Amino acid sequence: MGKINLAEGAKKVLNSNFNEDKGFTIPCEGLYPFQWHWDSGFIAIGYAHYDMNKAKREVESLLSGQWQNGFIPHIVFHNHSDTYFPGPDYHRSDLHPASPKNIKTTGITQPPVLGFVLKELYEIAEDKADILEFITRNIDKVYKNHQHFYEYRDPYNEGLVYIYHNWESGTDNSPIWDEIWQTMDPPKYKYERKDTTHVDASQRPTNREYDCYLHLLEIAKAHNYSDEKIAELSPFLVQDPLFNAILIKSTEALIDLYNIIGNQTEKVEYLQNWLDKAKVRFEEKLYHEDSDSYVYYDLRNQKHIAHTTSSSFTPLFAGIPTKEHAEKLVRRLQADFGNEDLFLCASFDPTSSHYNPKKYWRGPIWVNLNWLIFRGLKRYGYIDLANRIKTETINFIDHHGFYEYFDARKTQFETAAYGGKNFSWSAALILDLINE
Ligand code: 2M8
Repeated sequence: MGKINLAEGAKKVLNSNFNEDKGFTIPCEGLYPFQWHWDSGFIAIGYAHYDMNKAKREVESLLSGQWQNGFIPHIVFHNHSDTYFPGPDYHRSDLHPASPKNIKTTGITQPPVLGFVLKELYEIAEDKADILEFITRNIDKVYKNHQHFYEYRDPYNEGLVYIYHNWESGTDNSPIWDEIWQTMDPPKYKYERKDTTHVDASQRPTNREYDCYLHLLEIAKAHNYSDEKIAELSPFLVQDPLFNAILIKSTEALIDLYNIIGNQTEKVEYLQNWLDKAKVRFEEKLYHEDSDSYVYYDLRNQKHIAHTTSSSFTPLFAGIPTKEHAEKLVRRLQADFGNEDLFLCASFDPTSSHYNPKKYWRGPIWVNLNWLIFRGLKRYGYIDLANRIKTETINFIDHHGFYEYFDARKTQFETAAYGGKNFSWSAALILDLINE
């Protein structure tokens, strides 16, 4: 496919996944039939390149699921569908007093992309006055979301927040979480999985893993999603480098946007204070010398989970690493994730025995992570490597179509595409990459 066809193909995927009535886009038909938080952020960036109205609707429909306390959920259930488990009746957001009365959501969140997404929309928009009007109308909601994080998810006032569920990380089935599953003994719940009716079960999480996922939700639900109780009781409490890098990048973007809007000194100072603190703590706490990369901190068990994943490279996107750490990180990326046998960037360390090149978040390449790493490499001036990851990402889509994830091994290129087809963020971010 040439550039034009790729762009037309991407628009077709996005348009066909768009729900005109409710103004949001599903990640993928059947497999993910509702509105997902970080998917919507990436999707809005794609729309911004050809239909700003849709980009705005995407953001506003996500914000319509925001709770009164600022929390933005990981799924907003605007519509009915029985092709996904667990749905709204399982999640029961109504248990929390601050959840919206007119719309069902989950009680977990996802990487807080909205701050930087608003900035991307501003940069892409031709009509700056119009987009600034939109941003001015919505930015305080995102600010409130950041306040919620610092108030409820940062017990040591570090500017680093925890997640309490693997579905909050976005990298759901990463081997990172295996150690935590080993500390748990969930009941064998009775439920009907739907994901394995859409995608080969060998690529998806196991039933025991699903029992762990549900058990975490059962604990939260038993306490009406109380933040205090979750912090006290959840066996899963992790400071994740991807989640925190995105929060930091979004904080930086909110500061830039408030400065453009003007007369917002108090909010800018509040955000700047958290930004400065968070960057310092991120370096101190999540940079792991032995791994030459950023890793995870398990707050419940007070120890690092010292594996390197594609998330480990995303601090570059948020401008967190010192020059020295950036250099080591990039060397690690090239040596272990980008050697002559591999396309960039596997989602889990290819030198590890836990690496699985075909299984959902345990090895395959994801377009959104590649986009974040591409932007990070550019930010730090690693232009050749940035161009390499961009070209390789585009080649996968060009050759196979808009799949959900890809095998990184060069020898497997012809059969590399897996997961959902016509996957929205793959389409949206390809549009951004080719318009770059
Ligand atoms: C995947 O996660 C959902 C749960 O949220 C699932 O497996 O059912 C992940 O890849 C996540 O990052 C993504 O947002 C979601 C929808 O694309 O699917």
